[in-house]
Amino acid sequence: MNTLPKEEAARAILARNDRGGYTVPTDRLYPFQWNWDSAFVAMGFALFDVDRAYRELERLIEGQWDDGMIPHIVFHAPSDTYFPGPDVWGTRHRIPTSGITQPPVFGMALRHVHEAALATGEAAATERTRVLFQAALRSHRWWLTARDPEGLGLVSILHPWESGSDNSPAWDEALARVPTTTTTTIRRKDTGHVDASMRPRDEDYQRFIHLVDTYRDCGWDPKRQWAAAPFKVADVQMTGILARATADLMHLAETFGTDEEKVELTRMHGRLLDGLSSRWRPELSRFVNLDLISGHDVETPTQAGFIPLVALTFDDGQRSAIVAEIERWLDGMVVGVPSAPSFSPSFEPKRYWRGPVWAVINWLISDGLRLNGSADLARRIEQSTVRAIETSGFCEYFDPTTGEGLGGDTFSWTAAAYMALGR
Ligand code: 9YW
Repeated sequence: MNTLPKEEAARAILARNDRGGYTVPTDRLYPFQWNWDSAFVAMGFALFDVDRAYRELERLIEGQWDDGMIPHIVFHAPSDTYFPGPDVWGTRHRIPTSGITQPPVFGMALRHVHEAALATGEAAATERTRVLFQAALRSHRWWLTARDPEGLGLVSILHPWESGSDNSPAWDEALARVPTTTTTTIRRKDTGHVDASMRPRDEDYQRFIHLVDTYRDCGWDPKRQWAAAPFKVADVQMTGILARATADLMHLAETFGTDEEKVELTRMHGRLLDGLSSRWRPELSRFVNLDLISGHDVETPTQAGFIPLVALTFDDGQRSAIVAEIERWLDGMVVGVPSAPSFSPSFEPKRYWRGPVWAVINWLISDGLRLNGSADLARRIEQSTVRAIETSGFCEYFDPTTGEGLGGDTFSWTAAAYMALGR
């Protein structure tokens, strides 16, 4: 295995962001454990420390709710450098957590860590995987009951933060219907850590907090939230990741599942693949979200339209169409894949999820391209990500037009992605 020029630095970031078996995304800006960050970080740890990789997932599961939801933030220890903290969420788990979730990369990470454990002969692997497999299965059941009660084969987000792509232009229309009034006083901390012009706007935060107030008033009950939600979007990025994680759980179920669980997972998988396939738009060469409040497709181009690659097997026509579309988005960029393409009116190359490149998104897209037989493009995306990190540092995200590193620095998932994509 090659050693990368910045391998030591990447490991040092993970060590520095370790708070005792879990990793914060970066110091100060994000001082708690975030759900999908930790799943990617666990896959990074699996490359050199399998025990620590399991710990990351185990600590995340300490925050899992009785109904199966894995929250987007677990507040293991207090910090006053982030808003909104536990008092705003007002949830009732024994460890304070947020009340919403994030993309379920967990199941993908679990398979990954388990396979690394088998390869290195980690003694306790079987028992640790068995426990985490059950946690993952419970969370997938939560997804399908709480977030697809109508049986569309697509899971919905009730808050942009759940998507992991907070201020994506994909939410503009749906979010504009959410009032800016809040009962919680907004005290942003993020703009004290990084440049406000690169962050979501104040108005976005008002709507984000309006949603938190609404769901807290529902007592965080999934049925009441579903009924009250002023924002409800069936998300192809979320559904793609869930479908892929379900396939990974099916694989683990061969060893860890009962016959009933195998059947259950196979049904879930089939339902998600059907739902996802229905969102392909040949005229756009990508997948599109469905706004459940308006009933309309969300055609705004964002990276999410390519994420179903991780779950679906494309025919030749679809594959060459999606590859050509990704190439078009890369055209003229120093580093891709941008979270919104430069030809889109919403493109802002430095503002968070409205154009910048995220290493973990490239991780998913290149993984999906490889699964679909497009290894050349996958390799190019991986190499340009690794180059951007080597040139600009382990930043939160990158300006696609210049390669400049932006947002928080010494970022955990960027360090994990560097190690994974560089190999
Ligand atoms: C927030 C931690 C998180 C990521 C999200 C990203 C951002 C901000 O940071 O969220 O306040 O939750 O959008 O994907 O998990 O890195």
